[in-house]
Amino acid sequence: MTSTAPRTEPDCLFCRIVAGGLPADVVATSERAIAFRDINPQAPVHVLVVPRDHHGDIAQLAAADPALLADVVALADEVAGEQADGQFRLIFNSGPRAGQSVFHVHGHVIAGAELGWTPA
Ligand code: IU
Repeated sequence: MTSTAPRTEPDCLFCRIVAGGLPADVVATSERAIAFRDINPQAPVHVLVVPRDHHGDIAQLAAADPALLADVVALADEVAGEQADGQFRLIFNSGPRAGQSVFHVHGHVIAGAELGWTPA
């Protein structure tokens, strides 16, 4: 568990998942991040890695708390090792035109298959 309460935003769905107020299929946790299965999986392994603190997107997170971004990446690596063969793609959609629909930063861990390129 976190030693201090996470920074939260009212009406943020992922803040509610972090707080346990909304159900999610949690597959891994660390002190400052959690990982849960995407409800609409696009690959055999499709897990979201989410910092417990609220930040809007990856650039905001990197600027405000780069160590926390490193924690999120480390949790993604752990998930890929546990759920697949350790190889993974990590996608951060940033902004609506890039496909971001939830404005609490999250990385999509995509793994468990031979991945084609490119997504666009
Ligand atoms: P995006 O990069 O912001 O588009 O990703 C949001 C993802 O969150 C998307 O893949 C949804 O399927 C997923 N998701 C979820 O797993 N659980 C939820 O309660 C909600 C969205 I809302």
